Amino acid sequence: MKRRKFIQNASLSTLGIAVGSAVFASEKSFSVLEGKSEEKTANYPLVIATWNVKESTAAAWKVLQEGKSALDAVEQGCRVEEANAEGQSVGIGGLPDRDGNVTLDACIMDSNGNYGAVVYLQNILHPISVARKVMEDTPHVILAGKGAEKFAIEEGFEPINLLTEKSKKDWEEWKKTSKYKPIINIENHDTIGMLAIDKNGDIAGGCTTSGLAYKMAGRVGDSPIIGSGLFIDNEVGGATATGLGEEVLKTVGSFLIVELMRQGKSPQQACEEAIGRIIKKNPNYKDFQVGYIAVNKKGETGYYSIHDGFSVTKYQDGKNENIPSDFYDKN
Ligand code: SD4
Repeated sequence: MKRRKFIQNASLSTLGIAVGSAVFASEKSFSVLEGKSEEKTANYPLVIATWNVKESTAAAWKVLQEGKSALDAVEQGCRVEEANAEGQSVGIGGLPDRDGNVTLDACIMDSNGNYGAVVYLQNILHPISVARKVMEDTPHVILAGKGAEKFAIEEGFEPINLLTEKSKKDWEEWKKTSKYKPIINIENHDTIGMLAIDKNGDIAGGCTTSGLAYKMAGRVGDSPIIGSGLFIDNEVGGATATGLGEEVLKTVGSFLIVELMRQGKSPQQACEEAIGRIIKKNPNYKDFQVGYIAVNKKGETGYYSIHDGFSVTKYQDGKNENIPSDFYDKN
């Protein structure tokens, strides 16, 4: 979508603001364009996640079918990708930083606005579950590095080596030509951000990653940071991000999307505007990818990215589908 279209959408959304509170209060949705209102029924349970992660969404869906919470669903869904050694930007098998260390970031948020995160966690297979423990069993919201690892081990998580032979080889290859420069890669991502709505209509989300391949030691991205990599407001909806975390952090992308939905935008419009913010502020957008997904309280979803290649996996109405996302850069 070009800038002019963004501006058109922005003015439509101004109209949307006027009816936004009524949308959620009355469970009616108003078609701003046609000036009429129509009843829309909510459609959940549902699970939606970044990238092609059908096994993860299936695991989360199963939890929802057992009548459990959205929080349980996103935790179980994220764990599937964390344990998948083939995925090179999540959990075991994640590409290391430029010094060869695999460091993980994750966060989780429930429908009561509680949040827990771990950053720069090493040697632990399931950062999403450690993040949940931080949320539920400590007075804090973020634990980092050695402290996070110590906490995880105290909580019964077994320390393991997360650097697989394949990722080690790729890192050794990268070192030959790297000039020690982190890669800003458009295509190759599989960080999982997941949103779920349970049968009660309550929303939760999780996000877990090994971050940018060959990042500087100590670098933390958007994924574990509330409002950037993930945000849930159970009155409105939720959003999560993937791609170049620095750009998501600078625009507080997931919080922005939820607030735009609060003002009356659809999840799709909100994702498009959040990508629009990045493009407006950073003329180098051709060189990096960011993708967002969002849900609102009714179970409507949206997704949008800067470049082609982003996709989402959605489990809704009993159907588990990988769907390509629309994107901004059509040239
Ligand atoms: C980060 N957003 O650490 C993550 C990376 C990512 O797929 O999404 N990779 O910046």
